[in-house]
Amino acid sequence: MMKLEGALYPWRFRVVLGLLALMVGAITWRIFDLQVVDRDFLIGQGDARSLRHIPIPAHRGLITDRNGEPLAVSTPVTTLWANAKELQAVKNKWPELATALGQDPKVLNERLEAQANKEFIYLVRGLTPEQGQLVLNLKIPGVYGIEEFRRFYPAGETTAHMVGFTDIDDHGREGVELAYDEWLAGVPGKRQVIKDRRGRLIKDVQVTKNAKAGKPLALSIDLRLQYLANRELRNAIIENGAKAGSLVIMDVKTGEILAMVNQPTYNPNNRRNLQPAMMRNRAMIDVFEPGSTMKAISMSAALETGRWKPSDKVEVYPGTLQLGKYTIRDVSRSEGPVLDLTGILINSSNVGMSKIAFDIGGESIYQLAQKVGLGQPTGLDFPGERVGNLPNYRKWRKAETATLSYGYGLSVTTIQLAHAFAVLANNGRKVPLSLIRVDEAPKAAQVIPENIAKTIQGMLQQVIEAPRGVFRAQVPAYHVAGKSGTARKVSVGTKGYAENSYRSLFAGFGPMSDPRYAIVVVIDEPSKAGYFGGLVSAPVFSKVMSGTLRLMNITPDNLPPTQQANAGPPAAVIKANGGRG
Ligand code: 59J
Repeated sequence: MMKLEGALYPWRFRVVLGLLALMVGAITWRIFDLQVVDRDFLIGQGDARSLRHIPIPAHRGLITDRNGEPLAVSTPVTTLWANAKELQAVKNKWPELATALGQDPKVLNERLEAQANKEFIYLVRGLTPEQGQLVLNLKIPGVYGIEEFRRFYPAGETTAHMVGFTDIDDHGREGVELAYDEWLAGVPGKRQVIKDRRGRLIKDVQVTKNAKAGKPLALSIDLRLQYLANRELRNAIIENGAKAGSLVIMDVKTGEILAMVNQPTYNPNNRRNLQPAMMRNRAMIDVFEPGSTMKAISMSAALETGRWKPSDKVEVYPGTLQLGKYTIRDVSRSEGPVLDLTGILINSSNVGMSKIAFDIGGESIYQLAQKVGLGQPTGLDFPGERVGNLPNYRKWRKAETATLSYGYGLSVTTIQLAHAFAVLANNGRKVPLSLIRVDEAPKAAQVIPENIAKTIQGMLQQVIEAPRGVFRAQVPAYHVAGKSGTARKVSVGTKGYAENSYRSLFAGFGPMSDPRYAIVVVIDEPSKAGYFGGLVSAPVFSKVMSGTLRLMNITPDNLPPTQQANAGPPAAVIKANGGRG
């Protein structure tokens, strides 16, 4: 049979044989291909699957105040992680691990069971290196440590809004930490390690890229002034039962912000139970109507037209001015039926200011407000910063002209108001604002003629020093200038202005012999005895200006003659001047 069939179908046999030979040949070729031709490539691929790169965190740059005081510091910490798959093999070690981590054994158990097939889970982040080492010393298979950095803020709530903070991955989330994240962050490095199929670390091979540390940053603020400002603002908020507040100190010659504080504030080192209200950097992200502090700008505009001089008189009787169905009112009665321009500022006459505004036109006030930065971008690009609004009407109606002149219908930030007063203080020269220490004097732009700025300085000094002036803003041993404001807040929900919620303002500068510092105080909704800016915010200005001038060693320019001769102690000066303050 076989022979017969073989003889009958010899071609079939050969075909099968040939196919078998082909298959053997193909397999042999494949073996040769894998073992010899592609050998290096395949070994590389295999290594790539077990040779891994793990990041080396970069040290984040130190943030300091202008004098090198640390405000944000990165300290090394140990983060513990686990390969949960691997940990399943040593369940007997779990209670020990939980104890070492200070975690509830039941909670840890549940986590490890629920994530049993995860190769990477965090156990705990940000332990001190010592704490971390204690756990690692237990040598539990599947428990590993990595070195990270954690931000610490030595000045806590005092610099919270300015400095901001980073998230758990060390990325800037708020404030300067966010605004200058790229500068501070540096570049993480890489380390090559070999891990097995299950992600276990077998061998630390080499550092393939060193981490590049972030760069340090010196802010413009002076921590001593920041403490002073924060303390005085906090006290005033408590005393007046106020909702919130902000305070800015500026160096008028360099444009540097020397202090910027807000209430309420928070501790950036412990951010549990944070409420959004605490985190607001109000000085830059809240806008408001500047009220009568605006009169300093409107009055400058009037002088600049050449149509008005300080001794010119305006009739303010009877303290109201009817514009159609709209009435402009003066809150406090003036001594007489007429006031000169300085008198309009001292008595804060809305009627007097409006009459001047009708004469010079809304456009001229708008132009100057814009030049000094009200409702304009500051160029600081601070996270969340608002620009406010300065309207420019195609045709200025009387009501719009009047309300702009005494500070309504526009919105500004505390920083902008400080900048505007800094321009007046700096003899009309505008210097760009800076949150970073300025080592070279920046270029200034003359936005108000020097003689006009000097005239306004004198008028604003009278606002504080004249017999009916805002005596609570006076500073012992120095001459200072400024303007108070009390503004009804725009009511929430209903149209128009609230009947009894106010914003108390004071903006000023000094010393008058050579103005150097501008300070703005904003107190939101004082609810105790009074609410006038001259009552609530002026005393804060006085205390903060007094402390600033002393800390900065500024020579007093208002000592009584006897003390000028032998430079008497400040205590004696306070007494000598105390009758008015
Ligand atoms: C005022 C306003 C609201 C908005 C009025 C304050 C206007 C106005 C519509 C009534 C308290 C009050 C556009 S007062 O800032 O004139 O600082 O020491 O809120 O006038 O027309 O019961 N400031 N304040 N006005 N609005 N609209 C004075 C003055 C000011 C003082 C005191 C007394 C207002 C001297 C304010 C201060 O200069």
